[in-house]
Amino acid sequence: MFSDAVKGLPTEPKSVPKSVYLERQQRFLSQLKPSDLVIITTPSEAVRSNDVTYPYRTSSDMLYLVGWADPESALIFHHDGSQWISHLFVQPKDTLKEIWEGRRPGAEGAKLGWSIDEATSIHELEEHLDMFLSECSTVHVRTGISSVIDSIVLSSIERRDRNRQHFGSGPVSLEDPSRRIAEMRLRKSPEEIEFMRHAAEISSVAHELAMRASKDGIFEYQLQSIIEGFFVYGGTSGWAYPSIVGCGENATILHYTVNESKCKGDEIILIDAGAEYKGYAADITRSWPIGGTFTDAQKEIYEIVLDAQEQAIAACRVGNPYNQPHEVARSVLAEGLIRLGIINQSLEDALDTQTGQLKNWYMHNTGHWLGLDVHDVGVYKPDGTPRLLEAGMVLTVEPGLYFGAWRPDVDCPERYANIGIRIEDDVLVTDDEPDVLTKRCPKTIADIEGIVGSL
Ligand SMILES: [Mn+2]
Repeated sequence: MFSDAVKGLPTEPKSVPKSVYLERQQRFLSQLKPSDLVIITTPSEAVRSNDVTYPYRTSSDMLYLVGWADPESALIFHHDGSQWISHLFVQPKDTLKEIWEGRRPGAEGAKLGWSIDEATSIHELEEHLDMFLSECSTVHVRTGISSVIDSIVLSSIERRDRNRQHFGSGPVSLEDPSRRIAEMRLRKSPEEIEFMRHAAEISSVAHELAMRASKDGIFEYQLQSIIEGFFVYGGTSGWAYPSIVGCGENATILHYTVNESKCKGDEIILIDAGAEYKGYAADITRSWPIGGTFTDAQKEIYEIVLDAQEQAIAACRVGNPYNQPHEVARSVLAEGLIRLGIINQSLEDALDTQTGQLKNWYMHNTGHWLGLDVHDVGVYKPDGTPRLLEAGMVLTVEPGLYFGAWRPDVDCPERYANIGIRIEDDVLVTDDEPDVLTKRCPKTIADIEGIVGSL
């Protein structure tokens, strides 16, 4: 089933040329002073149990600036008086370790294959860092990621009295570099968009396959396995976040990840799952009837959510505040629920964030930035005012309505009991129309009813 599905997909995008990383590094460093020192840290490998570790995922800033994905690494930028030098510290070549754990580029391989000036074994980080630190005044490092680097930097700052008195040098302040990098990551380059589009396409086909395989009696985890299996079959590194696969009342739990129930033909399944490709996330949600045909009640809710989603996508335009899609979606959802008699307030009252009834059935935001992180970096309200959308920004649009009949806090209308619908696409803001990266994924009622169960 996978080999047919993969046929319709475009070939994988090319890898990012070195010049792209160099341009990013230069754009970042141009904001700094020669007396600054930058340390990009990566998380340690995490133990799952005994001698088994979790699959390694390095820091997104490291991926963004050099594309280095291996564990035990650090990236340092220091200024030598005339120019910035990039220095990557990596696991050294080690034949015995490589026999067991896999090949390593080592320092020489790193210098040849990645956009850096120098590469050295991570075992020599400490002595190099001491030297770089003694010559800088502000250290740009995100603390809390590498305890080793944190303690070297902090002890260097604590030592400053002696060093500064004798030589007038040494770090005096700390700054988090991720703020500046986030500002860059918020606007995607053509290479990044190509990767994101690929992650989106693979994820779209994975959802379509799960629709085809849906039938009365299938288990949530079986649909999960089709989706995640295709992520891997399609050449991505797997899921970008744990898949949410919930049928019936589980569809009304926003972040349900147990995925163990048996699905009934008359229930709605909600699947929120996306692949990660070269570090970039896709984030798609679709909701469909397991048996392939919407009941009238399910259709009524689905149509409102789809209408809200389409109108919210249309609001993803250059110059609009980032939260305009959210406000548009809220209005459409509230109007729909008033029409169905589920809300008995005026539109204005229904939208009130304290006393409005909309929040009973729609309790989350309509989207978030998307990129190297599924909830990507970028301040939403710089200086307290909503950021205006620019070309190159990518955000999700994901309104939903959830009627959990199990909830003691609200009176769930019986007709809509345990219907949970969320529809989520990934949208690239352009100078023209919004570009829906996930448009390959079926979402109209006609398309879904034509596909579900057709395996
Ligand atoms: Mn999302």
